[in-house]
Amino acid sequence: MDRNEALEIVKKQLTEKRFIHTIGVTDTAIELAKRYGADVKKAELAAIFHDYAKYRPEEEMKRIIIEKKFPTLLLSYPSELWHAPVGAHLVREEVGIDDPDIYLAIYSHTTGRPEMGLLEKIIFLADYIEPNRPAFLGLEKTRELAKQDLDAAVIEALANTITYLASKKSPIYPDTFNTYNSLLMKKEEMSIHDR
Ligand code: DGI
Ligand code: FE
Ligand code: FE
Repeated sequence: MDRNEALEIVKKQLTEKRFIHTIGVTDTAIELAKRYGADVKKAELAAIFHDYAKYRPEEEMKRIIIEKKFPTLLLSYPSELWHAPVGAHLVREEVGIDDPDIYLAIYSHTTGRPEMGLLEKIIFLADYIEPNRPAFLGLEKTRELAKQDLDAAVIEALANTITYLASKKSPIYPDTFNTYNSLLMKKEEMSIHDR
């Protein structure tokens, strides 16, 4: 599927603002894929469709989470988290993109996942640093890190998200914590072995 066909499909699912965000995520994801040696075409498609389910009714998302046996723990957390796994499913079923890397990248784009692969990290980070996102504290540092060290940038984004959620007493989904811990500990272990 080429870029324009994909954009045309996703545009119908999104608001104007969310579509502009999606273009920003797409350009950023392509840039990151080139820098870190990921499949550029997959990065482009995963980014275009990452928020595909953002505006689905809660009832529909809930039904899909139960039917597809996604973690029912999701249902105890704010519904902002649901569009990621539901989007992965719908992009496969409705759009017909049947690629495990793209599926996972969409699935884990909101909370991350402890064993994230390269494409997942790229989409997670691109969603966070894309140029159309309104500036907030810590964003510039994450953007700078993204140019040098993919894992460090993802850790920074997760740390900011956890701090932000805690500051407004919002519940933190276990994957958000687990991804942060997992990446951080892998990184420290590596630096110990490097000594
Ligand atoms: O869909 P987007 O707005 O582009 O961004 P997103 O999919 O990364 O995140 C959607 C929302 O989910 C965002 O407001 C932050 C929130 N979020 C991410 N991780 C957690 C979370 N909310 C809670 N309560 N807990 C989390 O662990
Ligand atoms: Fe999202
Ligand atoms: Fe997004």
